[in-house]
Amino acid sequence: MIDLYYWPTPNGHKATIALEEMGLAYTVKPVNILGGEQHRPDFAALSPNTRIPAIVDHDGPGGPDGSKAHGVFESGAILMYLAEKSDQFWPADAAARSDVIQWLFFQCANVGPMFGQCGHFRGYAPEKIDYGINRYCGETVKLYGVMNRVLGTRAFLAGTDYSLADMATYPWCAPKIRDLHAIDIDDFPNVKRWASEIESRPAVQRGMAVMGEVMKIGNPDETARAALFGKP
Ligand SMILES: N[C@@H](CCC(=O)N[C@@H](CS)C(=O)NCC(=O)O)C(=O)O
Repeated sequence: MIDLYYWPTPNGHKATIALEEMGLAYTVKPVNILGGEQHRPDFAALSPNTRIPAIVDHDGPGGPDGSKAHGVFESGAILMYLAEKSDQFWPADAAARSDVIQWLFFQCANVGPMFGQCGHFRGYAPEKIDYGINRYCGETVKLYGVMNRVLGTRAFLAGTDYSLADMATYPWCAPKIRDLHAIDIDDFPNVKRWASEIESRPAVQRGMAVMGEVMKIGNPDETARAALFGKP
């Protein structure tokens, strides 16, 4: 059994989508990041950067202490771990596997951080700072352009097959998150086609629904602001 330390955010949804796609049994362990639970010492021991998602696989590869439990933090690493464990979405062909890893890293190193900061400066910053909005939301538009060009040449980000890269990227391009980022999806028709194909997948719908609408987008209260960003 896998314990998933989770809150319903785009990074959390990457893990629920992958677990659902792979048919792996998991127990959700909510970590209320708006209430500061990510800073609990027991969670920080598992996820040193105090961010969700993280997993503990109680049937893992084992360690020197003889325990089979294995913890993983960082969503991209979690997806790779689950793919290897389940032997799904982990191409045997080295070139195809490399393509998946490249686009998974593209998500983790670019889409997540830039979209995240765009959302922060547009929706969460206590004051509107044009420089931050222009910098990060400009990068967001640029990244949509990259994806739109690539998705004009193939069905999915890493090639002809749906992959970990799509599971990681879709939650960041889901409708409510697009609104937060002020993205008009009609400007990116190939991303629109790709996103609608992904959101029609039952496993994606199940993954996106875990804990439903607990996380409100924008306008955090004082407790949430202190938990997420420290005191302003
Ligand atoms: N690079 C990390 C980012 C994870 C991340 O930013 N998680 C957010 C939720 S989407 C979080 O836990 N925020 C809590 C905080 O910043 O205190 C990953 O991909 O797992």
